[in-house]
Amino acid sequence: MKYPINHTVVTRRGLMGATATGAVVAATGAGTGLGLLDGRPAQAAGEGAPHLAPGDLDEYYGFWSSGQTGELRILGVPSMRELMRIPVFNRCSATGWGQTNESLQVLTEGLLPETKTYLAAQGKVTYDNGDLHHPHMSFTDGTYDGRYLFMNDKANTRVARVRCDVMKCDKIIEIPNAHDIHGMRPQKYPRTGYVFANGEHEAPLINDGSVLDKPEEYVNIFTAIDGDTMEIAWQVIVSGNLDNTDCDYQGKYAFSTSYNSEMGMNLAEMTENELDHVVVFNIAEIERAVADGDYQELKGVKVVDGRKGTGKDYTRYIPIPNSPHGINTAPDKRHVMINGKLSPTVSVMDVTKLDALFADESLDPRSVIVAEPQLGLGPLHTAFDGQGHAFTTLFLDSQVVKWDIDKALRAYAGEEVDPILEKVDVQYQPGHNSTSMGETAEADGKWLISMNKFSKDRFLNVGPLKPENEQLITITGDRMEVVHDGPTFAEPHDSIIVRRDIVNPVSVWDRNDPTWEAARQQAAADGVDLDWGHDEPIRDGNKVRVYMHSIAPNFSLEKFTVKQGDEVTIYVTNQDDIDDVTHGFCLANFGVAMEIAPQATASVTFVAERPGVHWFYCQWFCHALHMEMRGRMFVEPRAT
Ligand code: RUQ
Ligand code: CUA
Repeated sequence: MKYPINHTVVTRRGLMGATATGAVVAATGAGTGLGLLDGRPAQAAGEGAPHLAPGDLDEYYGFWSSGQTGELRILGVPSMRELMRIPVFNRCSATGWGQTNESLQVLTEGLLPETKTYLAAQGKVTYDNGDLHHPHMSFTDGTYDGRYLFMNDKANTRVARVRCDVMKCDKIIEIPNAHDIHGMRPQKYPRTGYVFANGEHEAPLINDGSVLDKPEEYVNIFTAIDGDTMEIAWQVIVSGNLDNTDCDYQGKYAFSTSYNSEMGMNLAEMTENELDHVVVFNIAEIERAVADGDYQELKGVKVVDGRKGTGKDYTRYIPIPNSPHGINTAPDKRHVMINGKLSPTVSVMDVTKLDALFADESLDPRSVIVAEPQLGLGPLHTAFDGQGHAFTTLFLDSQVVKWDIDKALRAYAGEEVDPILEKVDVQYQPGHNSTSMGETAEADGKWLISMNKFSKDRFLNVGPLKPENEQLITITGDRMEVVHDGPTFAEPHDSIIVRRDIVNPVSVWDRNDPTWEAARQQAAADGVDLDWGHDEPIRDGNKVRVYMHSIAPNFSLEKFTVKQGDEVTIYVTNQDDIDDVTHGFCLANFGVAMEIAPQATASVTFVAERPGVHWFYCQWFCHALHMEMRGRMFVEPRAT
């Protein structure tokens, strides 16, 4: 089959004109007030974020992944001020994430049985690291609904959920049968619904050691998770590996890029073909297969075979040049941009043509491709302004290219028209980009973030390990302009920019919150009021439970006594109920610390294997007498 693809690689020289124009724009932009916010002048290019006066609030919440750091971050856009860090796949010294009983429940309950066995052999109960790539909010009817944020862990094959009311992670599940979850997106319509997750790395379907170096027997797995219950709905076996994923605005299809259709095991093999593919998943057909029993059950999951050549209508494979990476559905609800990575092209798929492709398997799968503009070197991800424009990162060119979707369609149809509108230099090597509300039907075309993998010379030298750099770009006018450099610790991998009216967190916890349900039940069993605590530790063999409350600047217990070797659990309920009075509980030289926000309960368990007098103190500055907020734990030595 012949495909209308031009494989000539765009030369750097050929792009110099556009690059130079971008540089001139950036230069002339310097020093001109942008006047973007309430008539206040914005700062000049490269000098910092558009000016927000102290105390002014941002227009948008930015939700940022942190790559190999494993946490979620909240930034204000456009100020680019970091507002909060939400520990997810990592450990956190400040909040006790990974140490409190409440966080350990989230971190352990969704692990696979074989993982628990493996970890136990390491003396651990959960993974210590994570690689959080893709944060996305739940949708209702094509736009963000402010309920949840979902995110993947490429390192340990997990998907997590953060509650937007309290901005804490409440669920983490490890995905069976798949390996190294990479691309992940929530269903846009009618609602989330499903969370789609790509297994990136190929492995034997039954990976128990019976098949090792036989790549011809490896498969890859696409997973649909129920976003409400965080249980696996179904999985699909696919040909080739899986990279990024997105879905349509009709609730009919999801799609994933594959950069290794060859199923190669090394670089030469993986990049052999000129064409890889996008897999299109037919959600209704897959649901029908599950209902009709056309699946195998593996590790408790219904797994449907969607490989090439099965003769079923669960999937279609659309050839795309060459090792496609990012995949992004436009707010026009029709066009899907498939970023070529090793090809200078972005392939544009028309979702209205997919029904026909599923109705007639003999149809050329490339018939759904309606444009394939050459944009520059290393196109990775595309974002949108909702006005017919697309913004694609060019990793190798260190640029963002703005292009006109309609012109790209017309050029593909044969018209002499150049879809490229403008290129702007970014510093350096951009991966993802995101626009304000850009992955929803409400894309508003105000801001673009370019998340760059290298900062090189942009900041003071801090040693061999440099920060990454995320840049804020205005896209309201005819010209893109970089208006802010933001150094970031590993790694500003991806982000979404959400209108602030959609996100409405509480300031004080509800005492009925399910987070501390286990503590509630234990207190009830002990006949203790969890809200106010108890004067004496509750002893149960060598298990000792200490219940206390905090009201600034006091813990309700100034001292308590346990015995050496006791397994001690400390429950602290923060009875302060005004904004921002968070307390902490830190037990010195026991490696114990946790955060307790207003009206929350938190608990931590340790073995009191150190006789003597030990101070505990509040480690979140809470009051003028914060230093005085302390108490003693007496540990009676073991009788010898
Ligand atoms: S995808 S390499 Cu976000 Cu560009 Cu993970
Ligand atoms: Cu309570 Cu510091």
